[in-house]
Amino acid sequence: HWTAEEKAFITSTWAKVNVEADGHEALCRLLVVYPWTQRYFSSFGNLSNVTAISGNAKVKAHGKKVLTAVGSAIQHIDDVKHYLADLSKSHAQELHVDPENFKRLTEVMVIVFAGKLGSSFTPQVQAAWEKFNAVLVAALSHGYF
Ligand code: ZNH
Repeated sequence: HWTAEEKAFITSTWAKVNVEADGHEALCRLLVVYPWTQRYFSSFGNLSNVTAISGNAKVKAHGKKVLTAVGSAIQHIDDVKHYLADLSKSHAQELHVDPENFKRLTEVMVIVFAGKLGSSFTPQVQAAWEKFNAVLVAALSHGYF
C-alpha cells in the first residue's frame, strides 16, 4: 500500500535526519510541550525545566534510541506492525506508556523535520510522513489489544 514516490519521500527525508540531534530535539519537545510525558522518565533525573531537559544526557541518549528505532522501522516499511511487535509489547506491558503519546511523539517529529528541511518539506513529503506515522503509531499500539 505504498507508492514508490511515497517511499522515496520517506527515505529522502531520512537521509537528511541526524538521529542524535533530531532525536534529541524531538524528545525534548515532547517533554516540554506535553509535560505529563515526563512521568515515564522518572529514572532520568532532573527534568524540571527546559534547560534541565535539554541538558539531560539520558534524554539525549533516549532520543537517539527512539529515532534509531524509527529508522529501522523505515527499513521494514512494508511490515512495520510485525517488525515492531516486541517493542509494542514492551511499551504496553512493561513501560505502561499511554499509546496517545506515540501520536504526540510523531507530531513533534514532523515539526522537527519541517524546521530542519524548510521548503523541501513540501506538503507531499508531509503527506507521506503523516501516512508513515499513522502506520508507526498503529504498530506500536498493536500490542495493547
Ligand atoms: Zn519508547 C524505551 C522506541 C515512543 C517511553 N522506546 C524505548 C526503546 C525503544 C523505544 C527502541 C528501548 C527499548 C529497549 O531497549 O528494549 N519509543 C520508541 C519509538 C517510539 C517510542 C520508536 C515512537 C515513535 N516511548 C515512546 C513514548 C514514550 C516512551 C511516546 C513516553 C512518553 N520508551 C519509553 C520509556 C522507555 C522506552 C520510558 C524505557 C527507557 C529507559 O531507558 O528506561
